[in-house]
Amino acid sequence: MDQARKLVGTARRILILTGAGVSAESGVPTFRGSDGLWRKHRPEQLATPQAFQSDPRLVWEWYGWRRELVGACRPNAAHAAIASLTLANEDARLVTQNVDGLHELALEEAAAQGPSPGMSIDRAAPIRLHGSLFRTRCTGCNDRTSDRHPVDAQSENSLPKCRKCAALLRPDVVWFGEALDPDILRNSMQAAERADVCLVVGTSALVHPAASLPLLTKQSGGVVVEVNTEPTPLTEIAALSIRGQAGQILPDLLGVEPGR
Ligand code: BJW
Ligand code: ZN
Repeated sequence: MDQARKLVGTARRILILTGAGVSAESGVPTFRGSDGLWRKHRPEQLATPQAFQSDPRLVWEWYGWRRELVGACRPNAAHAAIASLTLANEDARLVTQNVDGLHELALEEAAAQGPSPGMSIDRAAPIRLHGSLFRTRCTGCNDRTSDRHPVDAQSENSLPKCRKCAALLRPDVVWFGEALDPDILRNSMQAAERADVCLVVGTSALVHPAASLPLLTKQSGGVVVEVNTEPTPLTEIAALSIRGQAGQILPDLLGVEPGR
């Protein structure tokens, strides 16, 4: 831990890549853990464009349930520590695979807790690789909207429809087999290449291209530090891999007291 603190503390440019594990202590289920979402639902049934095409009601039912569950969750100490760091350090970047909005909430809370010099909530905002649970995209006109309404998934007729063109809306998330937004991917890859340290928190590192970002840091001469309760495919290439819960480790590792 001392070594990791030193690596992270002396990094000029740091990229933090997060996955579902960073939100586990907030009560958000992970995907692949023992209580993970994929244990009860097969991804090919729910997180693919084909699934949505063949049974939009089932897919919306699942997303409606997750929206409700996540909507009641609060950021934890790991989100707070990351928010403090990215607000205070203009060379820190956060890239998240998460669609739960908890990094954004933590950032708003940290920013509200006091003006600190050079604080910019926009610059510190996470780059979201896989979209958001609380946004919809129109399958007709592609219009994107923030949307926190409860979903009525009783029948296909009751599913959310576009206000502009009346076509079916879908969750604005990236499903398997879909391309990530090219600008978002390019920015993330640049941040990974420029980083001295890529701190990878709470991801199983199985889903690409997200899982390739730490490799870019390493190939460009930087180091990878991992925080996870379990080993992952990245453990082998990490300079340091810390076993434990993100909410316990990150405030200490990042040297930032949440709320300051
Ligand atoms: C804790 C903790 C605590 C728990 N503290 N830790 C290269 C190689 C092989 C395959 C591919 C490849 N490139 C592309 C692919 C195909 C595919 C893929 O990666 N498949 C693999 C599974 C084999 N990728 C894609 O399809 C992507 N698209 C793409 O590449 O398109 C190319 C293309 C180009 C041009 C045209 C068309 C296509 C898209 C991937 C989209 C992923 N979407 C999902 C769903 C999002 C919406 C939703 O939420 O419903 O994203 S899947 C799901 O997995 C979600 C997550 O963001 C993502 C990653 O999961 P994550 O975050 O790692 O969670 P877990 O549960 O897996 O892990 C949690 C970890 O936390 C565990 O390790 C725990 O131990 C740990 N932990 N408690 C610290 N307290
Ligand atoms: Zn529309």
